[in-house]
Amino acid sequence: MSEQEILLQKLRDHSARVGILGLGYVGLPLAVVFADAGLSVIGIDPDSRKVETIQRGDSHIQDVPAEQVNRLVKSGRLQATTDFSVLKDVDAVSICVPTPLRKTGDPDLSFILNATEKLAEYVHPGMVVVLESTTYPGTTREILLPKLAHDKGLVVGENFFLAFSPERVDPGRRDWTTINTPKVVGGITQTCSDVAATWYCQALERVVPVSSAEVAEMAKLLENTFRMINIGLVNEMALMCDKLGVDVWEVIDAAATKPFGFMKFTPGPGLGGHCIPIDPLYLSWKLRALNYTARFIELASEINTGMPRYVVTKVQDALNEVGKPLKGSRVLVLGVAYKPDIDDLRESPALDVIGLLKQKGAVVSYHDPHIPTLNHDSWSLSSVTDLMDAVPQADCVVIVTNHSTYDYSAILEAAQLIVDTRNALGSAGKYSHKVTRL
Ligand code: SAJ
Repeated sequence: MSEQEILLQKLRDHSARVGILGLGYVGLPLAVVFADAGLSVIGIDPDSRKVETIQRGDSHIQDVPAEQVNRLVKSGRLQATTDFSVLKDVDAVSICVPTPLRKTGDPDLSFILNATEKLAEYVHPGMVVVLESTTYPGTTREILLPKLAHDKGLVVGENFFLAFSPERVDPGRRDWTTINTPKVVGGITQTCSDVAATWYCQALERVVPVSSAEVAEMAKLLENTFRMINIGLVNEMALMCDKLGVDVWEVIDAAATKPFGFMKFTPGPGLGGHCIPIDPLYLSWKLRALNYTARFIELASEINTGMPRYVVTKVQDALNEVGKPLKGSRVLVLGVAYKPDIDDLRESPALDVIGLLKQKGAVVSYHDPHIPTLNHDSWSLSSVTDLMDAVPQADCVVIVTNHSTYDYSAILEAAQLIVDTRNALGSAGKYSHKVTRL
C-alpha cells in the first residue's frame, strides 16, 4: 500500500493520530470535535497555562464546555502538551495559530513560521498538514511547502499532503459551530485536497473541497473583505446622511425591507475584532507586492478607521449645543468590547474613542460588564462599578458597544445627554431630544 492509501485507511478507521497546533478559539473547538468523532487528538501549545487547563479537564474557551474537555481527557482521546516532539507520532496536523498585523500594518506571519519550523523537525512520510490560520493567498505553497516537504525530501501529493482550510469560528455563536459550519478545504495538489477532505469529513458535517490552497485562502479573504467593505459603505452612508440631514438608521431599515439583493449592515464607532479589520489587509498587502492597489479595501479601511474621530465630533457637537466645551466635560463611555455581549477588546474602536476624548481634555470614564479594566497605550481605566450612579453625573454618555444587558430605559431617563453610536435606544423604540445618533 502507498503512503496515501495507508493514511487514508487510518483516517477512515480512526486509528490516525491527530495533532492540533495552537489551542485557542479555533484549535480547541477543532480538537474536541475530532476527539468526539473517535480520533486520538493531541493539542500542542507553547502556553503551558492552556495545556494545564486542558489536562485537568477544564476549558479556557467559552464555546468549549469544560465537561466536554473533561470527558475527552478522561477517555484518553484528548491530551495537551507543550512538547512539539509528539508530532513525530502524529499522522494529521492542523495549524491554528494567530495571524495578526504588525504595528506597520504588514502581516505578522511569525506564529505560522514558528509553528512550521517546529513541525518541520518532525514531519514524516504519510503525514497530512492543514493550515487554518487566515493569511494571504500563496502562504501555504510559498511558505509551508518548502519548509515541510522540499527540505525533507518529501514529495507533496505522494507521500506528504498539504492543504489550507479557513477557520470560520465566530466566538459565542450557537447556531453555527465548528461541527456544522461548512468547511472549505484546498490542497497543494488534488490528492492533497482529497486526503485533507477525507480527514475533515470524519468529524465535520460538510466539507467543501476546492481545487487549490490558493482558492481556499482567497475564499476566506473574500468572506471577511465582504464584511469590512460593506461596513465601510454603511459608515460612509452615515457620514453622507449627516451632511444631508437624513436619518441613516431609518434609511437602512427602509432599504432592509427589500427581500432580495440587499444585506443589512449598520454604522458604528469603527471596526473591531481580530478578523474583519485585519484579514482584508493581508490581501491588500499581497496585491501591493504585485503592483496592484486593492482600492475598495484601502478606502473602506480609511473610512472605518475614521469613525472613532467622527464619534468624538458628535460628542463635541452635542456638548456644544448645551454650552459645554468638551474639555473638562465628564464623558461616560458605555461598552468597550469590540461587539456586544463578549469580553474581547481586540482592535476595539472604543479604545480609539476614549483615547481621542482624553486627548481633547474630556474627563473620561467607562462601563463594561464584561471588561473590568482597560490598559491601553499611555492610559488605563477601571470600569465604573455603579452604572446608574455614574450616568446622571456624566455631561454626556456615549453608547459605543450596545451590550444587551444594559437597561436602556433607565439610562435614557437618568442621562443628561447621550450619543448613541449603535442606535441601541432607537432599536428599543426610545427617542429623545437628549439623544444624538450617528
Ligand atoms: N460591525 C459594524 N456594523 C455591522 C457589523 C459589524 O460596525 O453591520 C462591527 C462590529 O461592531 C465589530 C466589527 O464590525 O466591531 C466586526 O464585527 P463582526 O460582526 O464581523 O464580528 P467578528 O469580527 O466577530 O466577525 C466574525 C467573523 N468570523 C470569522 O472570521 C470566522 C465573520 O466572518 C463573521 O461573519 C462574523 O463573526 C459574524 O457573522 O458574526
